[in-house]
Amino acid sequence: MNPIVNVLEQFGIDAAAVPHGNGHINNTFLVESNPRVILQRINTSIFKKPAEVMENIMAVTAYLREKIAENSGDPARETMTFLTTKEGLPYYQTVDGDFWRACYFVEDTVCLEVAKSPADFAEVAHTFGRFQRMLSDFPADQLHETIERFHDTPNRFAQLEEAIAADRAGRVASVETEIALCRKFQKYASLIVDGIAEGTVPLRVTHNDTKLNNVLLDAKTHKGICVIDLDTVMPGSLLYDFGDAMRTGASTGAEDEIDLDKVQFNLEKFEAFTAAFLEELGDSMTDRERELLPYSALIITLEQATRFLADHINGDVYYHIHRENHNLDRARTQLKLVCDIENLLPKMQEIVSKF
Ligand code: GN1
Ligand code: MG
Repeated sequence: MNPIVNVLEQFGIDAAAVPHGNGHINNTFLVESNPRVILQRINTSIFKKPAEVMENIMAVTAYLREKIAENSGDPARETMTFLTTKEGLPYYQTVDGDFWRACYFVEDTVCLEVAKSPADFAEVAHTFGRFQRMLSDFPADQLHETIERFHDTPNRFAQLEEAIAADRAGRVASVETEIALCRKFQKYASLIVDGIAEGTVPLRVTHNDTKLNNVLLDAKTHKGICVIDLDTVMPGSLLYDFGDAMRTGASTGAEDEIDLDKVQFNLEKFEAFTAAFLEELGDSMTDRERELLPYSALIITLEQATRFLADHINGDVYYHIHRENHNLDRARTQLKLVCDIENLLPKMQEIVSKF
């Protein structure tokens, strides 16, 4: 039997599935059932304990459903709803050890690869901001750390240096420029983790993967509806979510754009996101968090550059790629943005001080 047919049967579904979306980690399918369903194979070489990932997600979505209902929202549209198998589990493990999960597809929504307008990006900010606000009382000690040291930027630099030293794919000599650029900006890498260690940057329940395409917008009104991709919801810093959103949402180009002239950090989009995010969370923020907002855009974009570059050097073992040098192209867009952001830091600080 086709493995997907067997998996769907476990969730009580008999319908065709087609590949869906642009995720770099899991394998995603849209199932033409009624109602439609998203089926995913969890990447277990990255998420080593998929049952724990699903435990987090079930706890967080149950909590969100209550909060959304309290606010007279529509839980079926505003958070993800996972299906359970005949055994009552939110995942199915095949005999080969693959882990699959299924959730309802939220109809009449879109997700963006590039923000067309500052207004769209502001909606994304409201949606991630509300998400974090609704989870502000969630018992964080109940969450498993699904990937260790996920946004520990200095550790990401250490991993890049390890990759360079090992040079497994023989690519180091061809990426000296990109390596040098990463190292040039390394001085910024520890600002957020230092804040956490000092206690000036509090730990909160954060999403940790706030790229633009992890928010669903209403297809007609472009109002922000639902946060998706909850695999990395864990204790973290608000600055991770702010900074990570910037590298996709405030860029004028796609994450893998080859023509770097098309990739710029856009201040208007930065301002729109900042205004909306602070509207949701500003009251709860510390002075240091506020101060580090512009830096977080640089740090998380830089962190992503080191991750893409390390994966290119390692021979493309982490992110899905769709062409030769795909991870290198991605690293280059991130580095272009980091250069832009460094120059724009004073202007970004001025913008933050307005709100
Ligand atoms: C991955 O799963 P996806 O494509 O939303 C990655 C993020 C990166 C992102 C880069 C678990 O996210 O951390 O920022 O690619 N997720 C994981 O586009 O590593
Ligand atoms: Mg993800």
